[in-house]
Amino acid sequence: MSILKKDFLWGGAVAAHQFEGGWKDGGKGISVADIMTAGSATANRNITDGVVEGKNYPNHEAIDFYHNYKEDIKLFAEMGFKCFRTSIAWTRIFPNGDEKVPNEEGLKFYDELFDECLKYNIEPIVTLSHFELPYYLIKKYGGWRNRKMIDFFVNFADVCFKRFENKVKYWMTFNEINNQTGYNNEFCLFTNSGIKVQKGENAEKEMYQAAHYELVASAIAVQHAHKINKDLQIGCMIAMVPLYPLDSKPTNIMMAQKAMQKRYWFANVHVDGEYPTFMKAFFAKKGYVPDITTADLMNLKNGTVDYLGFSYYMSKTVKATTDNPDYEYDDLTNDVQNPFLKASEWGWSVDPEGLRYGMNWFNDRFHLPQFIVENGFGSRDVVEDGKIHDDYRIDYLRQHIVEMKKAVEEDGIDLLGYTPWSAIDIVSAGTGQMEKRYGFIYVDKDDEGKGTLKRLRKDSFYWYKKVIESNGQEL
Ligand code: P53
Repeated sequence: MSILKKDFLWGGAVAAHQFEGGWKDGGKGISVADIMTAGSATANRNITDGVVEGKNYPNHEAIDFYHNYKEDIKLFAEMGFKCFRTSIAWTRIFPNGDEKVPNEEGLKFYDELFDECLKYNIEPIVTLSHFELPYYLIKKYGGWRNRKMIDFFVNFADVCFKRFENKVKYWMTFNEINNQTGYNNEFCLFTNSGIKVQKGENAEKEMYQAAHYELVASAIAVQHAHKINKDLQIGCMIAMVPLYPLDSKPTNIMMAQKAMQKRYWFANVHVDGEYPTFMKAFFAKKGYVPDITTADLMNLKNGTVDYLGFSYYMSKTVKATTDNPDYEYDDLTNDVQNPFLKASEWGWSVDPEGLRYGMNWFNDRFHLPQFIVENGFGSRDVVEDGKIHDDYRIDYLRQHIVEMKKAVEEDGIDLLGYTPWSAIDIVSAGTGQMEKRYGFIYVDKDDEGKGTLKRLRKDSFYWYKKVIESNGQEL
């Protein structure tokens, strides 16, 4: 007998901006992803001021799922997906973001997409905000620097809950809300919150304010969802990248603990409905006085999440420095190589045990059902005679599923499902590349945007099909 529940949600994940394409179709507005150029393993993506003629914006066409969704969903069904995680592109529903009335054509697209999934008994799992804010909201309101964003987001969420309440049960509010703790890299604050830090500004301080507004918006959305339909399950979505101490030196242990607090307090607020004491103490010490009202605090308390969704790709390792007696974690100075782990071409460590560690870390604190909504290995693939022998991807996923099962069986964690990243090859969020591939299905397109867009089943496609069929027993 499998140790996973009978209705365990096996599936795959993607995000709208990374695979839909059709960036101007159906009345869609411009999102943050539409103004980000292609980067590489070593060069960051550029964030341009609007869409600039002649530049390569990989998300504009992506893999053109918008015009191919029936064929792609058919392939997901062939793998036996029980669920499919995607996001609703905010700019399809509200092209500018501050409209009162939604764009019917955008809603219709998701109706058809979800119906197509349901036709095969594939349950859609939906993220509301996955790195795809309307660009207009940034130009006009400054993105999540502005409290007004709460209303715009809640309106968007309400429209989606009402329209899709009978098609979608599991929702998540903000994808990887804690990724913006990586604010030293402009990508992080921009994709999460639409903020470009100006000279003289303190990125960390801006981050705390934006995150607060998002947490309040999330909490209000949770309350509304439950009013609209009490069966809706609304989760948070946290990027779980455990931060280990380099060794047993007490200062390194302390640094790792403070680093974990800095990266995961978001989950405390989502789950407990209040700021943890260490955050209040930190704000006081730094003299940060974010705009937090009494009404906000009530909303946080009344809008706690139903489950904990998270991504897991890698762990990181940290070391204290002597000039930092307060242990204020800074990824640029404190992150070090883990001598025990190998990393991918993109420098992402491979650490299957870290998944079980992260699940336990969450479970010790938050006592909520968990959902692994991303996990995967970005790698180049080689096509030989129409075949892709991606045993490195199979190895990665197999090792992680083994640890996931231990977390369920040996640690007793309540796990709803597993949706590896990604169902199909898509544009990488961090680098804008096509050739940092994660999919079970190969898409013929390269980093320059050339290719036929033809879909091919990788070896991992057939392997994952068996994993699902056997409910995780045949690995
Ligand atoms: P890409 C950083 C660390 C962990 C997860 O990432 C991250 C990031 C951002 O790069 O993002 C998530 O495509 C995100 C997805 C993304 C996926 O991980 O940069 O939720 O949108 O595609 C993989 O290799």
